[in-house]
Amino acid sequence: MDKIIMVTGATAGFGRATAKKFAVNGYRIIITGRRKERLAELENELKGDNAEVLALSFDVRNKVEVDKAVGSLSGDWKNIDILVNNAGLAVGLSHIDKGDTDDWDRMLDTNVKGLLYVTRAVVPLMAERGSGHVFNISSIAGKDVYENGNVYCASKFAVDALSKAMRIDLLSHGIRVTNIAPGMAETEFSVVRFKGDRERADAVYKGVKALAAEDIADVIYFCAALPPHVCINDLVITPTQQAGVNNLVRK
Ligand code: NDP
Ligand code: 8X3
Repeated sequence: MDKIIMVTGATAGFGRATAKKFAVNGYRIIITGRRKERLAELENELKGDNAEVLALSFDVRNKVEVDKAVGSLSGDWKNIDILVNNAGLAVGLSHIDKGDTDDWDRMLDTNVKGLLYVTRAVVPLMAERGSGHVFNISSIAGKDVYENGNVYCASKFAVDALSKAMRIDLLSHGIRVTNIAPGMAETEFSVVRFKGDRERADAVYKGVKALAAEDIADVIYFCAALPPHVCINDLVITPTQQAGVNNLVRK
């Protein structure tokens, strides 16, 4: 296997599980994220699975850092087959009239502008080669809104729109674009949303068999492994106890 996947936000959650899934299936992996120690730890783990790994630490919000990191790729590391635009977060949960504008900036800068910067840096490399596959991690929050979700939902609606737009714009380059819209998944997501308040984060998943990061990694791998003429456009994946952002049964 000589295929290369680049995963943003590989230091935790979906990104980490996706890197692991593709590594054990023989892909060469470019792992990225801000936390260098976590990247080094994952690099060692993937190398233990006999994968070829390249770790790049950058903040997706920083256009200069993104361009520098992608520009540093040498030789055939530039031949990225799959890009997983996964880095993202929710910060805070409050009515629009009480929202913290710094939280809004973090979400829009990461989930929308960060995804765009990485895409703008990587996709021309795919276009040159006339093939590639971009996965954008949106959310069920990009399909429907919920009370207090306002800006996070808006950021994921933007990702949903960008997936559709990318699919059209990249059509002539033979690049597949798959939008992934997960529901409730137990990762570091809620700890980040509630700024380290683990008790509040744990309460989110009480009485629910939430999705695991590995479930989403499996779905991404399934889509990527389909023959090149097959493009899954959009997938909504929820726990069986959830039917959208406003319908959840706890047991
Ligand atoms: P985690 O918090 O577990 O992981 C988020 C990852 O994003 C981390 O690796 C983090 O790395 C990275 N990241 C965050 N901000 C930046 C940044 N500015 N620059 C670079 N990397 C960044 O969350 P999940 O795995 O759950 O989330 C992954 C994606 O899935 C997000 O886009 C999220 O919105 C989406 N999602 C999550 C759902 C859930 O219920 N968990 C459901 C639907 C969608 P580091 O901090 O090291 O930079
Ligand atoms: C994460 C899912 O419903 O918490 O994107 O917004 S939700």
